[in-house]
Amino acid sequence: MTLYAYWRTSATYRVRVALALKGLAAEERLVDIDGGEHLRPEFLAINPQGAIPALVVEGHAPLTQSLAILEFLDEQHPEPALLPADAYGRARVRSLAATMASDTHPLIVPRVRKYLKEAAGFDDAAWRAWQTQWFTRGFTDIEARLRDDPATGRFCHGNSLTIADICLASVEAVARVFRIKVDNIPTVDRIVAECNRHDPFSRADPLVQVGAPGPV
Ligand SMILES: N[C@@H](CCC(=O)N[C@@H](CS)C(=O)NCC(=O)O)C(=O)O
Repeated sequence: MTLYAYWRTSATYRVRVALALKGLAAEERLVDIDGGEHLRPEFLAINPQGAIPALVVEGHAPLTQSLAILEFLDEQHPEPALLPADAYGRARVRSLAATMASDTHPLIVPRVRKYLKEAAGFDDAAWRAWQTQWFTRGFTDIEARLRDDPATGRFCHGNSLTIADICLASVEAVARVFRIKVDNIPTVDRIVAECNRHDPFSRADPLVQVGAPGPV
């Protein structure tokens, strides 16, 4: 398998963690999104959306969208399961995952930064305020859902890792890269710390990837 990846990205992190949890290996091919490589024809042939990650399983068309890739890996390699056995549990986990991967992460990706800077007159300070606003909103939203819900356990859903934890930790990892710390989210902090005690998470950390320059 080949994973088209970049050190910093939240969506790539999610796939890295899932592969490691399943005991799978993929060769990483770096796509420098800061240098615009994701918009070159060679990568657009892999993902016409111009976004990473993309996972290529030999003999098959590239898989894109991290959540789709996570579910694909879970279906193909059921152990350890990344979704609960019951339909209500699966719906809750997918909903928590979407709070991070669909409602939070997309607001801070490079194409949004590019638009805000080029078309909406954002300077660095305005961009930082934007990032802070949407990381804070995302983490505060998920904290409110997790804090008093009896379905929350050691992890987002009970005591087993699920795609909700992967998505939560993925957004926290990138917030850390940007040195954005959100206060008053004790449940989020506790669960992320628990995740990071596991090798698949610590080894996926953006700051230990090839190409990482350290916090920016
Ligand atoms: N919803 C997609 C998001 C993919 C995405 O936006 N990836 C970012 C890196 S985290 C990217 O490639 N951005 C390029 C850009 O915004 O121009 C997923 O979860 O895979």
